[in-house]
Amino acid sequence: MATKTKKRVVKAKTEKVKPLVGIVMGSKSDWPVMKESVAVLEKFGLPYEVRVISAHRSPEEATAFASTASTRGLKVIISAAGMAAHLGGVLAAHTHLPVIGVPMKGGALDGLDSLLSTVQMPRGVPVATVAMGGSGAHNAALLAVQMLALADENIKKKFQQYKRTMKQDVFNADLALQKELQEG
Ligand code: AIR
Repeated sequence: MATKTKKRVVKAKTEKVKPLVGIVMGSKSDWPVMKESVAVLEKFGLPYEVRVISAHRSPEEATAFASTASTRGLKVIISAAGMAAHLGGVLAAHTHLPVIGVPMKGGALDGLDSLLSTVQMPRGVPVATVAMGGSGAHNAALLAVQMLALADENIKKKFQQYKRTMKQDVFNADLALQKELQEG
């Protein structure tokens, strides 16, 4: 009974707005880091979907997700995987949509393996690779926002405002530091 109610709520939620950004993670263990992408998209009010799909453990699903992404209305895909991270490349192989890759830290090589396997794509199939871990997850979402802003004036204005706020924060931090140094 409880499960039924839960299912109905989730369905109503996803039916409301079509996601523009698809976030795909190789494992649920990537979720604590990838929540940072979600937080950015929510801040900009952009609809998204989040899935756990593995290039190695559920390869058919990875293919299906990417090859139907455009017709389902997605405009950009964020892919996060650790270790031998082939997810971004596999998704990019099956869609014309831009794929942004976030290498996950962890494992014996602490992310160097996922960084290289995400960034070192062969000519013809790019995966726009961002930094490892949380900063990368954050920037991946910002990059998605920038891509969407190309065709949406409202998103563009929000992004420009975000840049102004960031700059002001740095000015304020510098001002506070100078004051601290003078007083100290
Ligand atoms: N992974 C999952 N399938 C293929 C790959 N490369 C990645 C996940 C995760 C790491 O392997 O993205 O970062 C470890 O996954 P798990 O499930 O063992 O914690």
